[in-house]
Amino acid sequence: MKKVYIPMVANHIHHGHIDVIKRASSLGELTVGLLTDSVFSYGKELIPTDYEKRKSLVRHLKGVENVIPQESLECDFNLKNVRPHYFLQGDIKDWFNQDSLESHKNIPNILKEWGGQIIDSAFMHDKFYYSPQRGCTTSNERLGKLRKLLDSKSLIRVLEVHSALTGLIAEELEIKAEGNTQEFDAMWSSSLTDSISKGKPDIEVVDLTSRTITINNIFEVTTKPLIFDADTGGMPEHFAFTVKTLERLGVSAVIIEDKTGLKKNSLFGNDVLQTQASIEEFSHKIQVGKKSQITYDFMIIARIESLILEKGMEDALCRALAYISAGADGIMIHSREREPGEILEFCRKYKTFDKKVPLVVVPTSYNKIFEHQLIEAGVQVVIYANHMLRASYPNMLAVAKSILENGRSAECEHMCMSINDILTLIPENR
Ligand code: SPV
Ligand code: MG
Repeated sequence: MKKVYIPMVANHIHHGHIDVIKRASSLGELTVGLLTDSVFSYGKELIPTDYEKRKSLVRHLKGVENVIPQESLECDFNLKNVRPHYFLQGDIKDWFNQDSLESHKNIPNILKEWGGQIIDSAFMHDKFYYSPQRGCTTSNERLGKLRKLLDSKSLIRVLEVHSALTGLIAEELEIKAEGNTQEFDAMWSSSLTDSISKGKPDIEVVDLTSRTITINNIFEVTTKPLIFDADTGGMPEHFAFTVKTLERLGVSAVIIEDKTGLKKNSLFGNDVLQTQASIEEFSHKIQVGKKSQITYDFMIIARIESLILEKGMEDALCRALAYISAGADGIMIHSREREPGEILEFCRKYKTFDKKVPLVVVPTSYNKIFEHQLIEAGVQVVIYANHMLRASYPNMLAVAKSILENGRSAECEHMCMSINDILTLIPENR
């Protein structure tokens, strides 16, 4: 009996899988190398179901004799063990990217050792099977992505978004650095930038309905997970509804800050009157939120304002302990110092906690800190909280001013993207 090997993700089983399995099993005894979660659990193509669940589906498909884990994009290890006569490869560009092609480069030489053959399963090239569509995901799938990322990456990099266009930047921008692809993992719906882009101050005056309109616009064109800034969360009774609304939309996490009364932006610090909630009051709000959520995946992250309000490190640590006990799924520690000293001190002490949850930071003022330093400190989520809006406004203002000053737009042309670039900016237009 000849042996056949196919690597497979089997994320969503469709007739493309059935066709290729049919063809492979007609050649001999078929072993499927099922890619494990850690191989794929980054970027946009997160596996929504875990390995065991995918395995239980694949091994019941007609024609599949064995399912074994494939622990990397390279099939080399499994091929050497299985020694198949035939290796079926689909269009791996569609699974992933250029890295996938790289990962298959040794296969011909490996197969040569025992006279194995590559069969190009041409019908897998049919885009119909694998066309990843922009902004194409379900609420549930998106919601679960943040926890999966936390399980698989040392640092989740989050970019502020306040519109579909900024969402597209977070979704699509990729750069190659030292051979690795760098991208944003998730999006931050900032109360500051959502309010300011609606011409309103950051004082919880933009209501949830308006905030969800922004989210829906963003969700229509993206697939990455989103963390929502819900300010103080409002009254606990109201927060219970906010959690349900966000969860239904497919938001992955909400962050609420331990302030009470009229909320002002934290970066004002004590220059304006800001009141911190009591530990009991805020813990109660966390508990109400946790009771209200339906899925396991949704996260409620507690944001501690003690350093912002100069209440001291001990107060911040004591609150972290209390909020974790109340059920918080993450802790955000905020600072408006220009140096990262107090944040790093908090992180050092946080490391000694018996029970820890992911730690989130927002290095807006202490912006010289590198991501690798945050990873060393034990931070798991870094939010670049307002940069898209802060970047765009000065340029828009300068262009508008130039038109007024010159009575025409020629002088500011160099400050604008070309018409061709804007026409082709949206992928559907390309
Ligand atoms: C926001 O982006 O709205 C935040 C972070 O809450 S900060 O502005 O730093 O308070
Ligand atoms: Mg905010």
